[in-house]
Amino acid sequence: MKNSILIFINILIFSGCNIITGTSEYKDGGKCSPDCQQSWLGDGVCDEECSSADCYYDFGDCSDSDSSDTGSDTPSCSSQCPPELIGNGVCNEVCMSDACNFDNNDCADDFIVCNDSSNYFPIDYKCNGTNDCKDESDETGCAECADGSNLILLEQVCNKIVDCKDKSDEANCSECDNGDLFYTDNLCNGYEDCSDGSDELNCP
Ligand SMILES: [Ca+2]
Ligand SMILES: [Ca+2]
Ligand SMILES: [Ca+2]
Ligand SMILES: [Ca+2]
Repeated sequence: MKNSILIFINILIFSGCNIITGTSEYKDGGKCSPDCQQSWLGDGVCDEECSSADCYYDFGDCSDSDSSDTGSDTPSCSSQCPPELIGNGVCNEVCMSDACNFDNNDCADDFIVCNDSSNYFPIDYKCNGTNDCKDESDETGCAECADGSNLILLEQVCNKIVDCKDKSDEANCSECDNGDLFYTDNLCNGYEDCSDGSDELNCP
């Protein structure tokens, strides 16, 4: 009789430990993330709110779906870049490699990727007048200011913001029907420069 009571108590303690080890740090108070409900952690469903290092990537729930999202080759793309970081909306320079798919475009505001995927550079290397990419793609899609003082992105021509010191990028513009501007020389050039296509309407 004594023995069976002892065994019963042991089982209780053992199973109690098992419960605690799953979510030990977050069961009592502290949350790993303000948007991550504690009951979501490790429930077998990937909750994006819990997919962070602090939440141990939802206690593993998110690792499977992430690897299927980003392709089978991503888990081992780099020892520095865990698959959870790729395409998570935050720029991780450790994932800026061809093998890691250049962080699935998370770094578009910070870096340019050469067209041939051979390299990447800080964003201000785009149209800076120096060929940085082997394929020179960092210097394509650029426009030169009339006074030759600097280069700008083609998108900066007639974007209602003065980018050239001589203001030439905003000097020869016409208005689309929707209020956007387009480079006047592109009127009726067979290519829709206005998003509403109005620069190609009423052409001879
Ligand atoms: Ca990222
Ligand atoms: Ca350059
Ligand atoms: Ca401009
Ligand atoms: Ca046009």
